[in-house]
Amino acid sequence: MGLKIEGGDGSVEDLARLKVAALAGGVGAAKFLRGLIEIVPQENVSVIGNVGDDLTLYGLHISPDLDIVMYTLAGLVCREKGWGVEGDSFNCLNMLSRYGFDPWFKLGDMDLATHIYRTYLLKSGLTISQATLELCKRLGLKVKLIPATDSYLRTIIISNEGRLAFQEYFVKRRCEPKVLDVVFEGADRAEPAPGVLESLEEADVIVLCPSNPILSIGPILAVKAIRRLLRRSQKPIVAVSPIVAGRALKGPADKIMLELGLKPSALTVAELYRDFLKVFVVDVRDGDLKPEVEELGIEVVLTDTIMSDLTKQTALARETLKAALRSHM
Ligand code: FO1
Repeated sequence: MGLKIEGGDGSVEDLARLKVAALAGGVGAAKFLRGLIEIVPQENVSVIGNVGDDLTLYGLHISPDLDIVMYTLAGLVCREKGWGVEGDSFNCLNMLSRYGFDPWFKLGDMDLATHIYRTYLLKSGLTISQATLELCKRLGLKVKLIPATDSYLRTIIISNEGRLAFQEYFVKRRCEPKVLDVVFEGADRAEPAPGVLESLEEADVIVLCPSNPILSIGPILAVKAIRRLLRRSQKPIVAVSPIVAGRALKGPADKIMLELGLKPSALTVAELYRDFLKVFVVDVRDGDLKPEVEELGIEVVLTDTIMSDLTKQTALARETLKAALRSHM
């Protein structure tokens, strides 16, 4: 389907016919996507997910960002934390600590079932994208959630305390070490998982969700073929800023930007995406940045980006799609 919907005025009915491909990290992305599926049928949505924060614990393969999206869209996520399963218990983890393990990564009992089944599928010979498809199907999701790559790709934090795997930095060390650099191990050789390039090519609109541009979207864009496709794409590519008034909506994006010598602001996010971004949805509180972002050749749309409830998540998703459509009229 082309972007010009006959008689189309960006109305709700028009938006519902769009095919959307979204690049997504964790909690911020999941909230945005939860709003998006109120507007666009799940069947029309492909989500390209981050696997840079994956880890192995107790012999189990854990994909936190994929699970955050999967649990949120399946209505299972713990609403307070934005990750894990609502109402989960921690009996298994408590028993593991009696066996001498340090339970630094909070895996609930129901969450563990996901990691057990994923690991079982991987050990049976499935790829991570095939295993994710199976998990999503079992949870009743119609959204196509595709890990950016089936290859090994891990985010490594080069810090003042040495090299740290992402979750060691993020959870175990509570983002305290100073970040000197961020590297994506394996990215050079990583190929997009089956369906990733196809969904980007078939989409009417490509969205970069409000996720950390370095830690969450960074590993996806580090897959060379993905960034190459975005650069060449004629599609409306729209990003939602995860930074509002110089502060990250969630997580350490602002701290990391400062430590890497970048000013934490929506303008910096636009600069990180400038080689492919066409439209940038920025919070109304950052209206003063509009001229500088537009100087980069990126259209700016100002709106309320704080997603405190489903109504606001849906409104942000609607504004984002409308902005993308308007830019292509
Ligand atoms: N985040 C935490 O801050 N502490 C945890 O113990 C923790 C456990 C966890 C378990 C499963 C899961 O899917 C996510 C989990 N997260 C936890 C969130 C996760 O570390 C991050 O939010 C993402 O990796 C960054 O998007």
